[in-house]
Amino acid sequence: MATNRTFTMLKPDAVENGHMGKIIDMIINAGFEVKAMKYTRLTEEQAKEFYAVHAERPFYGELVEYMTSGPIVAAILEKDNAVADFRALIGATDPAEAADGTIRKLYAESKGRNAVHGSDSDENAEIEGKFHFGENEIF
Ligand code: DAT
Ligand code: MG
Repeated sequence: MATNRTFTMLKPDAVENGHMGKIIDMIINAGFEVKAMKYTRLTEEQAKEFYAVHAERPFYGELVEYMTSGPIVAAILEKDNAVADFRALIGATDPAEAADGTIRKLYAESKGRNAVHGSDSDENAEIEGKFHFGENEIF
């Protein structure tokens, strides 16, 4: 299992608010190499499946609606310790709790509209990378 790759999405608020370039710049400056990247839009079915683990949570409907509300950027990133280092770069789920200098602190609108996704484990990075890019040579 890869320990040096993670998966990210720049979410609809980040794209809509014009933060796409600045966020990608931060990711590259933090030492991540972009292995795959695409500008796309999730269907309702895809968003429901991607966030299926949260299906019973009260915010699930809102989350699916938001994640399908506009285009996103999906990417596979490579770096030593990718999953943990990327979670540190993006900061806490709620931007009000995110450390200074993190992507969510700088660019997220709220806990729900929080600019960027980062996989939470090597296993999920692989599942999520394959979800968006199909069978590939990276994972
Ligand atoms: P993370 O994206 O930091 O891994 P998560 O996996 O707990 O956080 O939740 C997935 C997404 O769901 C999160 O990025 C935003 C949304 N979300 C989580 N908790 C929420 C809440 N209490 N209210 C609204 N949206 C929430
Ligand atoms: Mg998560």
